[in-house]
Amino acid sequence: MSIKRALVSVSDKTGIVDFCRGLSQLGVEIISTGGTKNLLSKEGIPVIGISDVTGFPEVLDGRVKTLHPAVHSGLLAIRDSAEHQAQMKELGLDYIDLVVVNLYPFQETIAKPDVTYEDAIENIDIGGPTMLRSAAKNHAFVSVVVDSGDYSKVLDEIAAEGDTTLDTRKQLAAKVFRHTAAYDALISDYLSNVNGDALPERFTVTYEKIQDLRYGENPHQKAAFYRKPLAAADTLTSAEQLHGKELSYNNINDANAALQIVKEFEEPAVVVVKHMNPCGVGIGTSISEAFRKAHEADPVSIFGGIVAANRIIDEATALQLKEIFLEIILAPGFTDEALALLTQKKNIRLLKINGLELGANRKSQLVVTSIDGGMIVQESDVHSLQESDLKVVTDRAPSEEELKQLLFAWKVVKHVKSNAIVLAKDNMTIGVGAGQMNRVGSAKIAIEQAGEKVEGSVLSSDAFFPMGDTVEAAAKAGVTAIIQPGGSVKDEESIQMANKYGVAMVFTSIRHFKH
Ligand code: 93A
Repeated sequence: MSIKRALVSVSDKTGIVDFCRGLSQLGVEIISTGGTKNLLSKEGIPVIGISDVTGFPEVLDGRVKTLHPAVHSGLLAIRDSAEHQAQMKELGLDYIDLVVVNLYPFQETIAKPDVTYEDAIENIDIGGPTMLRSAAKNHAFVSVVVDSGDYSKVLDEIAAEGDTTLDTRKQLAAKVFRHTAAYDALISDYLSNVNGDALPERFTVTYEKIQDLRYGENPHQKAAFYRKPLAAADTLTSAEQLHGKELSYNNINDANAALQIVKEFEEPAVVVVKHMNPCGVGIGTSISEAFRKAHEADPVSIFGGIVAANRIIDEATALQLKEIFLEIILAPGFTDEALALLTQKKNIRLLKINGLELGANRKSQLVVTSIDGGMIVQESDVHSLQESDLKVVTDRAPSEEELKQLLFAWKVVKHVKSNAIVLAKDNMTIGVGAGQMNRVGSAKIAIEQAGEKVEGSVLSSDAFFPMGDTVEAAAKAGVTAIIQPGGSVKDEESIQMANKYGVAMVFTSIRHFKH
């Protein structure tokens, strides 16, 4: 077989002129729709209008252009079937051997902040996917190109053999069905959200590969990194890597965790993450002060850590960062001076996050956790506590300074693996207890890590105390104020314990489990 006729109908016209010129030079006849035809004609490429094939005008504002039996018979006919051949002949129809189509830009349209519903609907392509699917089904005979990245390969094969290979056609068809599936998934997702239906009956979102990763959590595990359509700009999926080695699976996971924490703070903040938990968080009046605190918080664990900052890294901060072995520094930017200093370190990965959205206004997203055989889905925990939500439950109310530290510690504890206890003082964490199977265990780890600094510190707990033991251990160590959700049947025991030691305690009525 050889390719004699092509139907070309593209919204994204990248590379189409050169491709069609090449096809035309190889003797391929080109049929095309309105806009594509105009462009090709203007470039001097011979092209037949779709209406000449269908005998029907392009109507209804282009909603019906190629949806016609002449097109779909030409695509779907089984070339080596005597019956199909006879029918085609009888109807006076010709085969179409190659389809080059890309679709109305639905994703780009709904990404526009001022998109109207009508505009979105108008950008749902019907004729395009129909042609793509017809051609892809009949890939035994028909070549179908949806990705301009495949133009040169297809042209080369036609130039060499007059046709593409069956293997290529199969790959192209597979790509088409992936593409149309993703396209439809996005439409369904968009319509679900428009109706306020956040958790659909069926999940259809498809993800696009950003890159293969060298390996997963461990070297014997295969891994890759994917992006969701319309992912927000201030996510790792859009981060710009300015320097350093390729990101690893664990890097991405940790950097994502660090980013989520640093977004909590409107004031300059720095977060250091190790194995998905913050080991040091600091805030200050400048980013270099915030880093100094985050470092001082735990000068041991920071080694090999992931650092996220919510302000541009300046020279003063870079000078401090340079002295420490770090895997990644993640920030909304780096000054030239900072970049010059940090890029002296060959291996450190520098990531720029664009359009960082800080503080309380963050929108909830759906978070997916895989389980064997399925997944569970929930909204992300973007709850933001207000001072007015707090209820003082002890004889003593926290002082202004204690309150400030409590609210700081509360923002951090939300991001620590449960059972989570965070100790804070002077705008920094001084002890983090994560992932223990009992709460007092996490408290003991945090207290031990804080060492002498624990005196005069405050404590946050991601969930209520089932008994008075954690309050007692904390009070004895020198903690002066506690923030926790409350809600245990034994709240009274914890309150009495706090009163006994003169500790101020507030309830948030909000829990921040993170497993
Ligand atoms: O409106 S449609 O759903 N109806 C059709 O019959 C049809 N045929 C092709 N959209 C249709 N197309 C799409 O038009 C193609 O998928 C392509 O994206 C676009 C190209 O239009 P033009 O050549 O006029 O720029």
